[in-house]
Amino acid sequence: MADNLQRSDTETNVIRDELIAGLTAPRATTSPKYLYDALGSKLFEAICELPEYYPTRTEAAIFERHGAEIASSVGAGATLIDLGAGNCAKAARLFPSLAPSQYVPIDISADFLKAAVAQLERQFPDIRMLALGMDFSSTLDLPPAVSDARRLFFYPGSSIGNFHPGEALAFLRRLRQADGDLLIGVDLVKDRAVLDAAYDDALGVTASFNLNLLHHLNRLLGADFNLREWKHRGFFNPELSRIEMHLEARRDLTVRWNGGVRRFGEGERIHTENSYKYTPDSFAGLLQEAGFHLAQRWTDERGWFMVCHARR
Ligand code: AVI
Repeated sequence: MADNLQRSDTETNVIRDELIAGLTAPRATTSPKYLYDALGSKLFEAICELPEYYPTRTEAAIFERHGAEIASSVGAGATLIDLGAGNCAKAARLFPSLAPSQYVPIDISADFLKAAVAQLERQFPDIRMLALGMDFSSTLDLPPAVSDARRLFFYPGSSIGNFHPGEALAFLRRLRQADGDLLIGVDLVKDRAVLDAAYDDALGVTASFNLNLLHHLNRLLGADFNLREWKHRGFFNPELSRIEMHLEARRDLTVRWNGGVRRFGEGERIHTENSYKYTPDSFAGLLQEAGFHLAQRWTDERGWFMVCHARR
């Protein structure tokens, strides 16, 4: 969703229609993908540095500590397909141990990937690299240039948690059908206070990340959201085993956009993101339902995060 993307008129209309349908629903909602404009992506990077946001550093510690076992479970020489690669840093750390024959980073903007890949090609001349710009959350059409020798999908960071469990299952099935094994990071259920703090940090970075969505909507829709009239809510919902992020109106207000209007009462919310938290068993069940066999899983000492290697 970076702002510099060139979009066709049809794409622009699809985005507009999707956003307006969500904003005018009785319980207003927007897809979490709209959190990631250029500033939103930078704010997410800042979130990963926060003391309260444990997932990034806990996952990195698992890869660090169990790197050799992970490499021997996965095996060398695979085609490593990095889903949501960003700056490719997480996968690049695994190159020395996994020794992939081909590296295929996929992200919504190929332009963003190109600089990172150019640098990596100089560092790892033996690995063939192919950067792909696509929204892999809905379809996964891999071009013939992606070797089908032995595919390993890499999906770290517990991004799987941002899918509704039904969508997560459909997504995992698509990976399975694309003939890939899977190395995936999953955030686990834990003490509620830890979860609440991770999504409502003292510095207010997650609040800024959430509120910045309104800037993005203003640009995409020509809307007049006033950020000062909204507050961030981020909390764990134990019944649904998920973090929910919302934006809550501070008073009765009206929002207008080109061709539309919506009134919000004080306290009314726009639901902006879910982040599902699994137990080791509930996630193993999801993998199994998608047709994968869990080969091995690794967690940190506190049992906060899990990395799974699953085979077709
Ligand atoms: C990208 N995703 C895994 C993050 C998460 O933890 O669900 C997004 C995020 N939202 C608020 N903080 C981080």
